[in-house]
Amino acid sequence: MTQPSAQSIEQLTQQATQELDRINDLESLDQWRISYLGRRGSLTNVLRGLSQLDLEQRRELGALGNQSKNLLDERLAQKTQEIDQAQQVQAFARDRIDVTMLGRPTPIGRLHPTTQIVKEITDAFVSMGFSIVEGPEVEWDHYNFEMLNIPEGHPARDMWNSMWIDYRNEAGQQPMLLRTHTSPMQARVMENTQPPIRVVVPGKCYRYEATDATHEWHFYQIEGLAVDEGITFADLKGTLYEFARRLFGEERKVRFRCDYFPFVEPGVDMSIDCFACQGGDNRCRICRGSGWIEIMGAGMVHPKVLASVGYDTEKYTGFAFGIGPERVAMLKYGIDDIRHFYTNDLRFLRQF
Ligand code: FA5
Repeated sequence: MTQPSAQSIEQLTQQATQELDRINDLESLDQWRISYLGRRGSLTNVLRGLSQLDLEQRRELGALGNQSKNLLDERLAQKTQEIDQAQQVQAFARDRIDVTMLGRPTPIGRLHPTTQIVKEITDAFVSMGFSIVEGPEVEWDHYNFEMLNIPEGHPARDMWNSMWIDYRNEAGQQPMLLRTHTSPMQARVMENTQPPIRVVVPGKCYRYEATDATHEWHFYQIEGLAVDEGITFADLKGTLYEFARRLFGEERKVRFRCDYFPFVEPGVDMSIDCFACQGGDNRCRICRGSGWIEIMGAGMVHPKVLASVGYDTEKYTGFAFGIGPERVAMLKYGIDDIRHFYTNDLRFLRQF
């Protein structure tokens, strides 16, 4: 153990503070602490050596040694704080949040074009006093055909190529199918309601048929039904003209032609002039040169249908219609193929 002296204490203190000034990290700082202030550190050794001195020297050098130890302790605490702060600043700079940076855009979905057109069409009828109701897509043969004056074996069944469900009720009767049109809801609504009735029924239909530019195997229809005392064919035409005017504007041409549906008498179909060729092009994929695109079937509710739900056919008359909303959207937006609606191509869907 070296004999302590005032000079050696001062030299040691100076050396320690100079070394400390050069230290920038906590690991080196700890080593510094161990080498000067640790159990076997240089200053600790010096202080321990004081015990060998006589009283006078011990008092003098003891005060100096303590002064030196206090100074180094103080500088150690100060340096520790400095390094801590510097490290925090560095960490903050590394993980810094740039509050001026633009956020990531959140993709916002939109309504499918069919949903949009169904809403537009039903809105037009709601504003004319109709209510909206919905019904099952899997339907009994009874409602899809029987109640609509299409008994088993009737040739009109061939107009609707059907997808049958392998299910019969407990009595082994009543085959089910994916509804081929929304007309079964005519019977369901009338069964549960007394006139006056004014309803529109949007919903999906299914047919077992080959697809082309104007035919899908699944598509929407919007059924309409009005039953009351004194309803005439003029009410039907007036209502549908008003619908066409609201959807397509004044300039679009509308055509009614006789058509056959077993549940109406007389029956019509309603067409709109072809937006693609205006009837001039025999190769037109949309109208095949006829100049017209059929968008709905309609007519006066057949007395047999009214009677089958127990209505007094002397008192009540009514009209019904079934609109194809995809065909309406095709006309309105100039879409040349109905199959675009359900192929989920975002380039198509994003246009609406
Ligand atoms: C019917 O389905 C009748 N239920 C409509 C009706 C209701 C008549 C009430 C009288 C009274 P139709 O099969 O013609 O009729 O279809 C009606 C409309 O649905 C068509 O004008 C057309 O716009 C649309 N539609 C029919 N089949 C398809 C199909 N495969 N793909 C897309 N739309 C279709």
